[in-house]
Amino acid sequence: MALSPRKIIVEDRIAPLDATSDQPALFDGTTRLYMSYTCPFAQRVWIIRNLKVTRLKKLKMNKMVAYTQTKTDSDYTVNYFKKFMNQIFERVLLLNTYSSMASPIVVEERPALLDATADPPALFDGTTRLYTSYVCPFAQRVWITRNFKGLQEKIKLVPLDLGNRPAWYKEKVYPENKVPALEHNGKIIGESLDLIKYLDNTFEGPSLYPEDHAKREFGDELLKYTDTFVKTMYMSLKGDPFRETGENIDCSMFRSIKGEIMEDMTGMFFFTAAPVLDYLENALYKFDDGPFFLGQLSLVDIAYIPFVERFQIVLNELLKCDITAERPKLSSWIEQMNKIDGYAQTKIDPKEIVEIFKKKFM
Ligand SMILES: N[C@@H](CCC(=O)N[C@@H](CS)C(=O)NCC(=O)O)C(=O)O
Repeated sequence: MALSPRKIIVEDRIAPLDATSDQPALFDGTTRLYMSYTCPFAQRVWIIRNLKVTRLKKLKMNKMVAYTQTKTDSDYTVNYFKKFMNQIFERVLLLNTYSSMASPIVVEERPALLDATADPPALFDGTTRLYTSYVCPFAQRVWITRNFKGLQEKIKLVPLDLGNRPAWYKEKVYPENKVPALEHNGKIIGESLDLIKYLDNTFEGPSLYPEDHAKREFGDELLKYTDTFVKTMYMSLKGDPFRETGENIDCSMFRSIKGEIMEDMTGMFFFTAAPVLDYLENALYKFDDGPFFLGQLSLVDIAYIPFVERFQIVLNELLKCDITAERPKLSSWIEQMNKIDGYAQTKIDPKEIVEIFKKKFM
């Protein structure tokens, strides 16, 4: 049925009130609908109001007109939904990374440290044990992997007091006398990088290494580079890059500028550490399906984070250097890592980290 324009109430829309607007004469007997022209919830009430108004005025208004008068510009609506959907997709991507991939959050009490006076556990009784130290970044790699895979029940933590280690550890458990070491199926396995791979391949839980060939290849390269990264960063703190050179480190760059920068510890740090930090920054551009080195969280992120965490804290505290300055990818990677529970639970007090470094390097 065609509508007669005379019978339709067409209201001028009142301009929306913003932070600069005066309030209406509140509670003066006027009935007011506080709403927004773009809010679908408010729109429901607005439509009903329009329908009621037409009834009160005894006008035969087409019901659809009561609705069409409330519609928002379609471009605005499309853009609004695009923005909204993008936000949802971003969240889904992050949820995929942190929730569906990670095992449910388990909050553990940290077992007490075993020192020289402590008895050994019932060795090789079938219990899987991770011999660890809460302050050791190598051991932290394995601890994060265990947590992320949801193996808290399967792998028992045995934390040692490294400064006052029990003699039985070297004699009966791990002759290398280092942490981490894993007791599993009657054998002891050491070396953090081997251990994180072992945990990932041997135990259940989400896989921490992608199937994709290009990602695996790049992952292998990055895992190999951890050694260079760690040695170079430690070296930069020792102040003299020639005292201890890692096998793979090209120091030629430092040699040419050595004269000008040797007195300046901060300059020394920058010249030594910048290339390896830039290596990480550039590596983070390689895959764009997530904020991590191989897109999604993997063993590569776990291998680097305990060290990056320490260097960030210590350099900030002692040299007032921000390792993430002008390294946006590194900055957002650290931010994303901090959101992962299995990692957050393994952190120690930053003050303790600074003290350890001071003792070692200052
Ligand atoms: N390459 C080993 C290094 C382990 C390591 O150096 N652990 C230190 C603690 S952070 C340790 O046990 N040090 C005791 C010592 O050297 O006596 C790994 O990746 O697991």
